[in-house]
Amino acid sequence: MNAAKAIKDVCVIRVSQFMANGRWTRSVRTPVVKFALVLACGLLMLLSVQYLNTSSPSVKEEIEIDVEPKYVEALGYDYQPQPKEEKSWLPKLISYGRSSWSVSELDSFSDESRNILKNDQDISPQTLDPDNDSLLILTPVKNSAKHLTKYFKLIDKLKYPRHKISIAFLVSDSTDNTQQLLIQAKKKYQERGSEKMRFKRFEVFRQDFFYSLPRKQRHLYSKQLGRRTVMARARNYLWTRALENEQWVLWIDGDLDYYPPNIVHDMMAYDKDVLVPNCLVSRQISKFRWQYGVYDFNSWQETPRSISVVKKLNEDDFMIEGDEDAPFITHRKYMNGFGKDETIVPLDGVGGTFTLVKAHVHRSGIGFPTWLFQHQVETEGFAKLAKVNGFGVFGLPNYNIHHIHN
Ligand SMILES: Nc1nc2c(ncn2[C@@H]2O[C@H](COP(=O)(O)OP(=O)(O)O)[C@@H](O)[C@H]2O)c(=O)[nH]1
Ligand SMILES: [Mg+2]
Repeated sequence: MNAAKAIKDVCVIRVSQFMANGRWTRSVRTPVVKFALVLACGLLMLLSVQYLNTSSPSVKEEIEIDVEPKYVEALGYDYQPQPKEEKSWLPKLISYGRSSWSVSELDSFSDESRNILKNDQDISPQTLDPDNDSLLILTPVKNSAKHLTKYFKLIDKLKYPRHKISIAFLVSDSTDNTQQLLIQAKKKYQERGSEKMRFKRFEVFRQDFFYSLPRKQRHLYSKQLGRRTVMARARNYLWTRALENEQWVLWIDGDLDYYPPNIVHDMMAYDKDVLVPNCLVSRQISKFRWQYGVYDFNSWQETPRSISVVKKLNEDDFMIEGDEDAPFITHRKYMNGFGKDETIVPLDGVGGTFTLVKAHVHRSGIGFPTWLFQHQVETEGFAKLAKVNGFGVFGLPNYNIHHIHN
Protein backbone atom coordinates (compact mmCIF):
# COMPACT_ATOMS: atom_id res chain seq x y z
CA MET A 1 0.00 0.00 0.00
CA ASN A 2 2.76 2.41 1.12
CA ALA A 3 4.92 1.59 -1.89
CA ALA A 4 1.97 2.28 -4.24
CA LYS A 5 1.27 5.57 -2.49
CA ALA A 6 4.91 6.58 -2.75
CA ILE A 7 4.99 5.85 -6.51
CA LYS A 8 1.76 7.82 -6.96
CA ASP A 9 3.15 10.81 -5.01
CA VAL A 10 6.35 10.82 -7.08
CA CYS A 11 4.37 10.71 -10.33
CA VAL A 12 2.02 13.47 -9.26
CA ILE A 13 4.97 15.66 -8.19
CA ARG A 14 6.88 14.98 -11.45
CA VAL A 15 3.84 15.88 -13.61
CA SER A 16 3.04 19.04 -11.64
CA GLN A 17 6.69 20.12 -11.77
CA PHE A 18 6.71 19.51 -15.54
CA MET A 19 3.58 21.62 -16.00
CA ALA A 20 4.83 24.30 -13.58
CA ASN A 21 8.14 24.61 -15.48
CA GLY A 22 6.14 25.66 -18.48
CA ARG A 23 8.03 23.09 -20.58
CA TRP A 24 4.72 21.54 -21.62
CA THR A 25 3.22 24.67 -23.14
CA ARG A 26 6.50 25.83 -24.61
CA SER A 27 7.31 22.52 -26.29
CA VAL A 28 3.88 22.38 -27.96
CA ARG A 29 4.68 25.57 -29.74
CA THR A 30 7.73 24.10 -31.52
CA PRO A 31 6.77 22.95 -35.07
CA VAL A 32 8.47 19.52 -34.83
CA VAL A 33 6.51 18.60 -31.72
CA LYS A 34 3.33 20.01 -33.27
CA PHE A 35 3.88 17.84 -36.33
CA ALA A 36 4.53 14.78 -34.17
CA LEU A 37 1.33 15.43 -32.24
CA VAL A 38 -0.76 15.78 -35.42
CA LEU A 39 0.81 12.56 -36.75
CA ALA A 40 0.06 10.73 -33.52
CA CYS A 41 -3.57 11.98 -33.54
CA GLY A 42 -3.94 10.90 -37.16
CA LEU A 43 -2.53 7.46 -36.39
CA LEU A 44 -4.85 7.17 -33.41
CA MET A 45 -7.86 8.02 -35.57
CA LEU A 46 -6.81 5.55 -38.25
CA LEU A 47 -6.43 2.81 -35.66
CA SER A 48 -9.87 3.55 -34.17
CA VAL A 49 -11.53 3.44 -37.60
CA GLN A 50 -9.75 0.17 -38.32
CA TYR A 51 -10.87 -1.22 -34.97
CA LEU A 52 -14.47 -0.16 -35.55
CA ASN A 53 -14.45 -1.76 -39.00
CA THR A 54 -13.19 -5.08 -37.75
CA SER A 55 -15.31 -5.08 -34.66
CA SER A 56 -18.58 -4.00 -36.28
CA PRO A 57 -19.48 -7.39 -37.85
CA SER A 58 -19.25 -9.10 -34.49
CA VAL A 59 -21.28 -6.28 -32.91
CA LYS A 60 -23.82 -6.77 -35.69
CA GLU A 61 -23.73 -10.52 -35.25
CA GLU A 62 -24.28 -10.20 -31.54
CA ILE A 63 -27.35 -8.10 -32.16
CA GLU A 64 -28.78 -10.58 -34.63
CA ILE A 65 -27.96 -13.61 -32.55
CA ASP A 66 -29.38 -11.85 -29.57
CA VAL A 67 -32.71 -11.45 -31.30
CA GLU A 68 -33.06 -15.00 -32.50
CA PRO A 69 -32.62 -17.12 -29.42
CA LYS A 70 -35.10 -14.81 -27.73
CA TYR A 71 -37.50 -15.40 -30.57
CA VAL A 72 -36.98 -19.11 -30.46
CA GLU A 73 -37.07 -19.21 -26.67
CA ALA A 74 -40.57 -17.87 -27.02
CA LEU A 75 -41.38 -21.17 -28.70
CA GLY A 76 -40.51 -22.90 -25.47
CA TYR A 77 -37.35 -24.86 -26.11
CA ASP A 78 -33.67 -24.67 -25.67
CA TYR A 79 -32.03 -23.14 -28.71
CA GLN A 80 -28.43 -23.90 -29.47
CA PRO A 81 -26.94 -22.02 -32.38
CA GLN A 82 -24.91 -24.30 -34.63
CA PRO A 83 -21.20 -23.53 -34.82
CA LYS A 84 -20.35 -22.15 -38.27
CA GLU A 85 -18.15 -25.08 -39.25
CA GLU A 86 -21.08 -27.48 -38.95
CA LYS A 87 -22.62 -26.15 -42.14
CA SER A 88 -25.42 -24.39 -40.36
CA TRP A 89 -25.78 -20.82 -39.35
CA LEU A 90 -28.35 -18.62 -37.79
CA PRO A 91 -30.50 -17.02 -40.39
CA LYS A 92 -30.65 -13.29 -40.31
CA LEU A 93 -34.05 -12.15 -39.24
CA ILE A 94 -35.23 -9.78 -41.90
CA SER A 95 -38.65 -8.28 -41.87
CA TYR A 96 -40.18 -8.66 -45.27
CA GLY A 97 -43.18 -6.59 -44.32
CA ARG A 98 -44.52 -3.98 -46.68
CA SER A 99 -42.63 -1.18 -44.96
CA SER A 100 -39.25 -2.85 -45.22
CA TRP A 101 -39.06 -2.69 -49.02
CA SER A 102 -37.71 0.35 -50.75
CA VAL A 103 -39.32 1.22 -54.09
CA SER A 104 -36.20 0.21 -56.00
CA GLU A 105 -36.12 -3.14 -54.23
CA LEU A 106 -39.75 -3.75 -55.08
CA ASP A 107 -38.99 -2.87 -58.68
CA SER A 108 -36.66 -5.85 -58.91
CA PHE A 109 -39.50 -8.30 -58.28
CA SER A 110 -42.05 -9.64 -60.68
CA ASP A 111 -45.59 -8.25 -60.56
CA GLU A 112 -46.71 -11.36 -58.78
CA SER A 113 -43.99 -11.21 -56.13
CA ARG A 114 -44.81 -7.57 -55.50
CA ASN A 115 -48.41 -8.47 -55.06
CA ILE A 116 -47.53 -11.12 -52.55
CA LEU A 117 -45.27 -8.84 -50.55
CA LYS A 118 -48.34 -6.67 -50.15
CA ASN A 119 -50.65 -9.55 -49.44
CA ASP A 120 -48.24 -11.07 -46.96
CA GLN A 121 -49.10 -8.22 -44.64
CA ASP A 122 -52.79 -8.92 -44.80
CA ILE A 123 -52.45 -12.30 -43.18
CA SER A 124 -51.94 -11.91 -39.47
CA PRO A 125 -49.05 -14.01 -38.23
CA GLN A 126 -49.84 -17.22 -36.45
CA THR A 127 -49.66 -17.05 -32.69
CA LEU A 128 -46.71 -19.02 -31.45
CA ASP A 129 -48.05 -20.49 -28.27
CA PRO A 130 -45.09 -22.00 -26.41
CA ASP A 131 -47.21 -24.84 -25.05
CA ASN A 132 -48.96 -25.74 -28.24
CA ASP A 133 -46.54 -25.29 -31.09
CA SER A 134 -46.00 -28.56 -32.87
CA LEU A 135 -44.72 -29.91 -36.13
CA LEU A 136 -46.13 -32.45 -38.52
CA ILE A 137 -43.55 -34.07 -40.79
CA LEU A 138 -45.07 -35.51 -43.94
CA THR A 139 -43.27 -37.84 -46.32
CA PRO A 140 -44.74 -39.55 -49.38
CA VAL A 141 -42.83 -42.73 -50.18
CA LYS A 142 -42.68 -45.15 -53.05
CA ASN A 143 -40.05 -47.90 -53.21
CA SER A 144 -38.01 -46.01 -50.62
CA ALA A 145 -36.72 -48.97 -48.56
CA LYS A 146 -33.08 -48.30 -49.37
CA HIS A 147 -33.30 -44.70 -48.23
CA LEU A 148 -35.11 -45.17 -44.93
CA THR A 149 -32.04 -45.73 -42.71
CA LYS A 150 -30.62 -42.39 -43.82
CA TYR A 151 -34.06 -40.79 -43.54
CA PHE A 152 -34.39 -41.72 -39.85
CA LYS A 153 -30.75 -40.88 -39.07
CA LEU A 154 -31.43 -37.34 -40.23
CA ILE A 155 -34.75 -37.16 -38.37
CA ASP A 156 -33.02 -38.41 -35.19
CA LYS A 157 -30.54 -35.55 -35.35
CA LEU A 158 -33.20 -32.85 -35.52
CA LYS A 159 -33.00 -30.55 -32.52
CA TYR A 160 -36.73 -29.89 -32.48
CA PRO A 161 -38.18 -31.74 -29.45
CA ARG A 162 -39.34 -35.21 -30.48
CA HIS A 163 -42.49 -35.11 -28.34
CA LYS A 164 -43.68 -32.11 -30.36
CA ILE A 165 -43.21 -33.88 -33.69
CA SER A 166 -45.84 -35.98 -35.38
CA ILE A 167 -44.71 -37.91 -38.41
CA ALA A 168 -46.81 -39.45 -41.16
CA PHE A 169 -46.03 -41.39 -44.35
CA LEU A 170 -48.07 -42.24 -47.37
CA VAL A 171 -46.89 -45.42 -49.10
CA SER A 172 -48.04 -45.95 -52.68
CA ASP A 173 -47.47 -48.52 -55.37
CA SER A 174 -44.38 -49.91 -53.70
CA THR A 175 -42.91 -53.21 -54.79
CA ASP A 176 -40.21 -53.27 -52.11
CA ASN A 177 -40.59 -53.53 -48.32
CA THR A 178 -41.04 -49.77 -47.67
CA GLN A 179 -44.28 -50.34 -45.81
CA GLN A 180 -42.93 -53.15 -43.57
CA LEU A 181 -39.85 -51.08 -42.68
CA LEU A 182 -42.01 -48.13 -41.69
CA ILE A 183 -44.15 -50.32 -39.48
CA GLN A 184 -40.96 -51.65 -37.84
CA ALA A 185 -39.73 -48.08 -37.37
CA LYS A 186 -43.03 -47.17 -35.74
CA LYS A 187 -42.60 -50.04 -33.26
CA LYS A 188 -39.01 -49.05 -32.53
CA TYR A 189 -39.86 -45.45 -31.79
CA GLN A 190 -43.28 -45.68 -30.23
CA GLU A 191 -43.29 -49.00 -28.40
CA ARG A 192 -39.76 -50.13 -27.59
CA GLY A 193 -38.10 -46.81 -27.08
CA SER A 194 -38.08 -44.67 -23.97
CA GLU A 195 -40.70 -41.97 -23.48
CA LYS A 196 -38.20 -39.41 -24.75
CA MET A 197 -37.72 -41.25 -28.05
CA ARG A 198 -41.38 -41.16 -28.95
CA PHE A 199 -43.01 -38.97 -31.51
CA LYS A 200 -46.29 -37.35 -30.62
CA ARG A 201 -47.86 -39.51 -33.36
CA PHE A 202 -46.34 -41.87 -35.91
CA GLU A 203 -48.64 -42.84 -38.74
CA VAL A 204 -48.23 -44.92 -41.86
CA PHE A 205 -50.96 -44.64 -44.48
CA ARG A 206 -51.30 -46.66 -47.64
CA GLN A 207 -52.90 -45.53 -50.87
CA ASP A 208 -52.09 -47.05 -54.24
CA PHE A 209 -52.63 -45.12 -57.44
CA PHE A 210 -51.65 -48.03 -59.70
CA TYR A 211 -49.13 -45.84 -61.45
CA SER A 212 -45.75 -47.09 -62.48
CA LEU A 213 -42.95 -45.49 -64.41
CA PRO A 214 -39.43 -46.83 -65.05
CA ARG A 215 -37.12 -44.78 -62.80
CA LYS A 216 -34.98 -43.67 -65.74
CA GLN A 217 -38.00 -42.11 -67.44
CA ARG A 218 -39.19 -40.14 -64.46
CA HIS A 219 -37.69 -36.86 -65.58
CA LEU A 220 -38.86 -36.99 -69.21
CA TYR A 221 -41.08 -34.05 -70.13
CA SER A 222 -43.68 -36.32 -71.73
CA LYS A 223 -44.07 -38.21 -68.43
CA GLN A 224 -44.17 -35.23 -66.12
CA LEU A 225 -47.84 -34.30 -66.12
CA GLY A 226 -48.82 -37.89 -65.31
CA ARG A 227 -46.11 -38.37 -62.67
CA ARG A 228 -46.59 -35.03 -61.00
CA THR A 229 -50.38 -35.28 -60.80
CA VAL A 230 -50.03 -38.65 -59.06
CA MET A 231 -47.53 -37.04 -56.68
CA ALA A 232 -49.98 -34.22 -56.07
CA ARG A 233 -52.68 -36.72 -55.22
CA ALA A 234 -50.32 -38.57 -52.89
CA ARG A 235 -49.47 -35.33 -51.07
CA ASN A 236 -53.15 -34.38 -50.78
CA TYR A 237 -54.11 -37.80 -49.48
CA LEU A 238 -51.37 -37.47 -46.90
CA TRP A 239 -51.97 -34.00 -45.48
CA THR A 240 -55.75 -34.27 -45.46
CA ARG A 241 -55.47 -37.46 -43.41
CA ALA A 242 -52.60 -36.60 -41.13
CA LEU A 243 -53.06 -32.95 -40.17
CA GLU A 244 -54.61 -32.50 -36.73
CA ASN A 245 -53.91 -29.48 -34.56
CA GLU A 246 -50.27 -28.91 -35.51
CA GLN A 247 -49.03 -25.42 -36.24
CA TRP A 248 -46.39 -26.32 -38.79
CA VAL A 249 -46.18 -28.85 -41.59
CA LEU A 250 -42.81 -29.94 -42.92
CA TRP A 251 -42.69 -31.83 -46.20
CA ILE A 252 -39.53 -33.96 -46.38
CA ASP A 253 -38.79 -36.26 -49.32
CA GLY A 254 -37.67 -39.74 -48.43
CA ASP A 255 -34.40 -39.54 -50.37
CA LEU A 256 -32.40 -36.71 -48.83
CA ASP A 257 -28.75 -37.06 -47.96
CA TYR A 258 -28.18 -34.18 -45.56
CA TYR A 259 -29.83 -31.34 -43.74
CA PRO A 260 -28.53 -29.53 -40.65
CA PRO A 261 -29.96 -30.58 -37.25
CA ASN A 262 -31.00 -27.00 -36.52
CA ILE A 263 -32.90 -26.57 -39.74
CA VAL A 264 -36.38 -26.58 -38.23
CA HIS A 265 -35.52 -23.85 -35.75
CA ASP A 266 -33.64 -21.91 -38.38
CA MET A 267 -36.50 -21.98 -40.86
CA MET A 268 -39.25 -21.37 -38.30
CA ALA A 269 -37.41 -18.26 -37.15
CA TYR A 270 -38.27 -16.63 -40.49
CA ASP A 271 -41.96 -17.03 -39.68
CA LYS A 272 -43.08 -17.47 -43.30
CA ASP A 273 -46.16 -19.20 -44.66
CA VAL A 274 -44.13 -21.31 -47.08
CA LEU A 275 -40.33 -21.57 -47.00
CA VAL A 276 -37.79 -23.78 -48.77
CA PRO A 277 -34.00 -24.13 -48.46
CA ASN A 278 -31.78 -24.73 -51.48
CA CYS A 279 -31.72 -28.45 -52.31
CA LEU A 280 -28.42 -29.40 -53.96
CA VAL A 281 -27.02 -32.60 -55.38
CA SER A 282 -23.46 -33.71 -55.94
CA ARG A 283 -22.81 -34.37 -59.63
CA GLN A 284 -19.77 -35.85 -61.34
CA ILE A 285 -18.32 -33.23 -63.68
CA SER A 286 -15.18 -35.11 -64.73
CA LYS A 287 -13.46 -38.39 -63.91
CA PHE A 288 -12.19 -37.20 -60.52
CA ARG A 289 -14.35 -34.17 -59.80
CA TRP A 290 -17.73 -33.86 -58.16
CA GLN A 291 -19.57 -30.62 -57.63
CA TYR A 292 -22.70 -29.56 -55.81
CA GLY A 293 -25.36 -27.98 -57.99
CA VAL A 294 -29.07 -27.26 -57.72
CA TYR A 295 -31.23 -30.40 -57.54
CA ASP A 296 -34.62 -28.88 -56.97
CA PHE A 297 -35.33 -26.69 -59.98
CA ASN A 298 -38.95 -26.46 -58.90
CA SER A 299 -38.07 -23.59 -56.54
CA TRP A 300 -37.96 -20.47 -58.68
CA GLN A 301 -38.87 -16.86 -59.09
CA GLU A 302 -40.65 -15.54 -62.16
CA THR A 303 -38.63 -13.15 -64.33
CA PRO A 304 -39.90 -10.61 -66.88
CA ARG A 305 -38.86 -13.12 -69.56
CA SER A 306 -40.64 -16.08 -67.94
CA ILE A 307 -43.77 -13.97 -67.53
CA SER A 308 -43.71 -13.18 -71.25
CA VAL A 309 -43.28 -16.92 -71.98
CA VAL A 310 -46.33 -17.67 -69.82
CA LYS A 311 -48.39 -15.04 -71.64
CA LYS A 312 -47.82 -16.82 -74.96
CA LEU A 313 -48.91 -20.24 -73.68
CA ASN A 314 -52.16 -22.00 -74.43
CA GLU A 315 -54.43 -22.48 -71.47
CA ASP A 316 -53.61 -26.19 -71.18
CA ASP A 317 -49.83 -25.93 -71.65
CA PHE A 318 -47.88 -27.48 -68.81
CA MET A 319 -44.68 -25.88 -67.55
CA ILE A 320 -41.87 -27.94 -66.10
CA GLU A 321 -38.31 -27.11 -65.12
CA GLY A 322 -35.03 -28.77 -65.82
CA ASP A 323 -36.11 -31.35 -68.39
CA GLU A 324 -33.86 -31.51 -71.39
CA ASP A 325 -36.65 -32.59 -73.71
CA ALA A 326 -39.04 -29.81 -72.62
CA PRO A 327 -40.45 -28.01 -75.70
CA PHE A 328 -39.55 -24.54 -74.35
CA ILE A 329 -37.25 -22.85 -71.87
CA THR A 330 -39.11 -21.20 -69.01
CA HIS A 331 -36.46 -18.51 -68.24
CA ARG A 332 -37.15 -18.60 -64.53
CA LYS A 333 -34.67 -17.65 -61.86
CA TYR A 334 -33.56 -20.69 -59.85
CA MET A 335 -31.99 -20.84 -56.42
CA ASN A 336 -28.48 -20.63 -57.89
CA GLY A 337 -29.39 -17.34 -59.56
CA PHE A 338 -29.31 -15.34 -56.32
CA GLY A 339 -26.31 -13.67 -54.71
CA LYS A 340 -24.34 -14.99 -51.77
CA ASP A 341 -25.75 -12.29 -49.50
CA GLU A 342 -29.39 -12.85 -50.45
CA THR A 343 -30.60 -14.63 -47.36
CA ILE A 344 -34.30 -14.90 -48.14
CA VAL A 345 -36.05 -14.24 -51.42
CA PRO A 346 -39.68 -14.32 -52.55
CA LEU A 347 -40.44 -17.28 -54.80
CA ASP A 348 -43.23 -18.09 -57.23
CA GLY A 349 -42.73 -21.87 -57.38
CA VAL A 350 -41.41 -24.36 -54.82
CA GLY A 351 -40.29 -27.96 -54.81
CA GLY A 352 -41.25 -30.47 -52.14
CA THR A 353 -37.89 -31.88 -51.04
CA PHE A 354 -37.95 -29.89 -47.78
CA THR A 355 -40.81 -27.45 -47.54
CA LEU A 356 -41.94 -25.79 -44.32
CA VAL A 357 -45.56 -24.67 -44.41
CA LYS A 358 -47.60 -22.97 -41.74
CA ALA A 359 -50.47 -25.33 -41.12
CA HIS A 360 -52.97 -22.50 -41.62
CA VAL A 361 -52.05 -22.48 -45.33
CA HIS A 362 -53.22 -26.09 -45.74
CA ARG A 363 -56.14 -25.51 -43.38
CA SER A 364 -57.26 -22.69 -45.64
CA GLY A 365 -57.69 -25.31 -48.34
CA ILE A 366 -54.43 -24.83 -50.19
CA GLY A 367 -53.21 -28.22 -51.35
CA PHE A 368 -51.37 -29.55 -54.39
CA PRO A 369 -53.27 -28.99 -57.65
CA THR A 370 -53.82 -32.14 -59.66
CA TRP A 371 -55.13 -29.94 -62.48
CA LEU A 372 -53.22 -27.20 -64.26
CA PHE A 373 -53.23 -24.07 -62.18
CA GLN A 374 -51.42 -21.23 -63.95
CA HIS A 375 -49.72 -23.95 -66.05
CA GLN A 376 -48.38 -25.76 -62.97
CA VAL A 377 -49.30 -28.80 -60.89
CA GLU A 378 -48.20 -30.30 -57.58
CA THR A 379 -45.66 -28.28 -55.54
CA GLU A 380 -45.24 -25.39 -57.99
CA GLY A 381 -49.04 -25.29 -58.36
CA PHE A 382 -49.23 -25.22 -54.55
CA ALA A 383 -46.93 -22.19 -54.43
CA LYS A 384 -48.97 -20.37 -57.08
CA LEU A 385 -52.22 -21.21 -55.32
CA ALA A 386 -50.83 -20.10 -51.95
CA LYS A 387 -49.73 -16.80 -53.46
CA VAL A 388 -53.01 -15.91 -55.11
CA ASN A 389 -54.63 -16.59 -51.77
CA GLY A 390 -52.38 -14.04 -50.13
CA PHE A 391 -49.77 -16.26 -48.47
CA GLY A 392 -46.08 -15.49 -48.64
CA VAL A 393 -43.81 -17.97 -50.42
CA PHE A 394 -40.05 -17.67 -49.87
CA GLY A 395 -36.75 -19.44 -50.35
CA LEU A 396 -33.33 -19.46 -48.68
CA PRO A 397 -30.91 -19.62 -51.62
CA ASN A 398 -27.85 -19.85 -49.37
CA TYR A 399 -29.15 -22.42 -46.91
CA ASN A 400 -28.23 -25.78 -48.40
CA ILE A 401 -29.56 -29.28 -48.00
CA HIS A 402 -28.52 -32.29 -50.10
CA HIS A 403 -30.52 -34.77 -52.13
CA ILE A 404 -28.97 -38.20 -52.62
CA HIS A 405 -27.08 -38.66 -55.85
CA ASN A 406 -29.24 -40.58 -58.33
N1 LIG B 1 -46.80 -41.93 -51.92
C1 LIG B 1 -46.09 -41.73 -53.04
N2 LIG B 1 -44.85 -41.23 -52.94
C2 LIG B 1 -44.13 -41.05 -54.07
C3 LIG B 1 -44.65 -41.32 -55.35
N3 LIG B 1 -43.70 -41.02 -56.27
C4 LIG B 1 -42.62 -40.57 -55.57
N4 LIG B 1 -42.89 -40.60 -54.26
C5 LIG B 1 -42.03 -40.15 -53.13
O1 LIG B 1 -42.03 -38.74 -53.20
C6 LIG B 1 -40.74 -38.23 -52.91
C7 LIG B 1 -40.21 -37.48 -54.13
O2 LIG B 1 -40.14 -38.34 -55.22
P1 LIG B 1 -38.84 -38.50 -56.12
O3 LIG B 1 -39.08 -39.58 -57.10
O4 LIG B 1 -37.64 -38.64 -55.24
O5 LIG B 1 -38.82 -37.11 -56.84
P2 LIG B 1 -37.58 -36.34 -57.49
O6 LIG B 1 -36.45 -36.38 -56.50
O7 LIG B 1 -38.11 -34.98 -57.75
O8 LIG B 1 -37.24 -37.09 -58.73
C8 LIG B 1 -39.90 -39.43 -52.51
O9 LIG B 1 -39.96 -39.58 -51.11
C9 LIG B 1 -40.60 -40.58 -53.21
O10 LIG B 1 -40.41 -41.82 -52.55
C10 LIG B 1 -45.99 -41.84 -55.43
O11 LIG B 1 -46.51 -42.11 -56.49
N5 LIG B 1 -46.65 -41.99 -54.25
MG1 LIG C 1 -36.03 -37.38 -54.84
